[in-house]
Amino acid sequence: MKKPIIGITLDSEESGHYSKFPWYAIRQNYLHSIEELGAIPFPLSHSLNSINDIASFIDGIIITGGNFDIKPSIYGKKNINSRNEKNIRTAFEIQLCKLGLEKNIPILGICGGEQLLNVYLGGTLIQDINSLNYKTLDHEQSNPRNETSHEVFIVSQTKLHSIIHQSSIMVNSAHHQAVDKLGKNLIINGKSKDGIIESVEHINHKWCLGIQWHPEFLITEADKLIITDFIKNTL
Ligand SMILES: [Mn+2]
Repeated sequence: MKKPIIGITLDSEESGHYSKFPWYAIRQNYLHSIEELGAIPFPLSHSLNSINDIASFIDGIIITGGNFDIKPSIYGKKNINSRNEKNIRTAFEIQLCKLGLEKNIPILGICGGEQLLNVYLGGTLIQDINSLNYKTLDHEQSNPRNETSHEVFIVSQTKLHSIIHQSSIMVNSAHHQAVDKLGKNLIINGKSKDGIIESVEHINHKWCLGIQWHPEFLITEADKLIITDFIKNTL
């Protein structure tokens, strides 16, 4: 049986460490988790030249996170403690998200990818959870990210609930931003106890979930179920 091909977005750096010239990067477990659960990862450069051709043959899309924030003006806000931007990457991911939604290609947005999905659909972001005027959980956990750090309550009668069949799960947490106002046709399917939105899903699209934590670490059964269901729905 043909294995599905999952287009997966890369991070980018201008120079330093690996090369003095601009380079792409991705944490290995983004690719290994997909392979382990039965699909073929296909890393995507940030070029718009071939994006239409790529969207015609990939079976699923994973929009990943990275050490950057979406430029706040894209969602109509002034910068308040938003951090560094990667605008070429963001432009590419917006176009990829648009094509995925138009062509009904399954989409999994992880961390910054969830935020991108929300912004593309007209939503906004909390620019810095630590700047909120109430005490929140530590969403940039200090323990290793292959361990969980906080609980997420799953909303019943959502797609996410139908995938994992649990009303609360433990997740890792490596974000300082989060979904604020929801994008069009998105609903909340998971929240932490401090009220931070931890996951969203599209109400019309075939399979489109945004997850604020990192299921690619495959720490819990729920992480495995999410990626497995995503891959299953790309066939
Ligand atoms: Mn969190």
